Amino acid sequence: MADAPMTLSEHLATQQASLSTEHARNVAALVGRIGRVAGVIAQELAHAALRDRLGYVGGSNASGDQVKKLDVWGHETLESALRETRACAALVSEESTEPIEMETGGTHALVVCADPVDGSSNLDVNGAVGTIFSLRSSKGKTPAAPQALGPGTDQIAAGYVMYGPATTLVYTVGQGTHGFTLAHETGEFLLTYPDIRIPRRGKTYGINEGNIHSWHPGQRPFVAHLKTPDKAAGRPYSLRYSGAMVADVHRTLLDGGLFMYPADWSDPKKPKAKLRLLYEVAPMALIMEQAGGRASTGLERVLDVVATDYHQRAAVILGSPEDVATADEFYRR
Ligand code: FBP
Repeated sequence: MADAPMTLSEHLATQQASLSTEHARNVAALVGRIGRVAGVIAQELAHAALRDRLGYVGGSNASGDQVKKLDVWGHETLESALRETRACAALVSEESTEPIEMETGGTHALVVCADPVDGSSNLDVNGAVGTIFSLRSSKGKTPAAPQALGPGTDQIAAGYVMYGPATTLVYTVGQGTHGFTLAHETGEFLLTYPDIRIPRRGKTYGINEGNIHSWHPGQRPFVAHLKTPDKAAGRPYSLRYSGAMVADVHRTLLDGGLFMYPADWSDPKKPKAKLRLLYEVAPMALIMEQAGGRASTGLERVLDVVATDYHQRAAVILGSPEDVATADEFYRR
């Protein structure tokens, strides 16, 4: 009889070697707790229409986006769960303009940067959504949140949860990228995608083509290149875009190809990106690189971008290493 798949907490115990003892304990406590919150969020999403949880609350968040009821509920649910662990020194969340400092149980508590409910435009149409998280050291400092500002290479761990037909959790602590599936009957995440390796080249690309007129001069010819038939090179690629970063990145991670959200270059002196660096772009870049992929802004490696603001935005082109390298070539032309 085949061995029972490893649980998330068992797997976290195997990932400790690259972490200091105290960090290891706090990473395990936080990723484990985020896993349990994900089970609660999955339940709530499944019943949202029955519990009057769809629609807007009114008002906007730190990034000026209209806020959905589930965005706020997801944020509050995550915040209280993280606080209970006493392993979280501060929470930087898409749904809170200012970081939230927390009481901790020691000097090695971590700063959590999170997008509690990613893909909000899919919520009211029963589309796939997700949760994205990144853990950074508080360096024992108070306030702790400013310690989260810095390059993406400072991340100690990163992950996401995808709420689709199945609920999937993917994470890395710098020892490869691993995926788990929620067993709803036990509430446990079980290892179903050990050590994910992204294909070197893909067959699909994801981008909002509605923004084509504001793209960087290298982006448009690159997408035209992907659409140009070339049997030997496996082109044309097919367009796959769900409107939720987590769902588009998850497909790209397993099947290869690209997910792209380039900046708006209408004013080349001030390119404007959409996705947020600390709790969307940088965590996905770490997950991608740990699976053998790449993540670029078109101009530089995402993990080298230094965050100087909690809700800073960044362009992203991530996925199969050879496809991202080709995109960078088009940006350099
Ligand atoms: P939030 O929903 O958390 O604000 O995330 C932003 C996001 O929804 C991403 O998940 C997605 O990739 C992108 O925006 C979609 O943007 P657009 O509607 O402009 O294509």
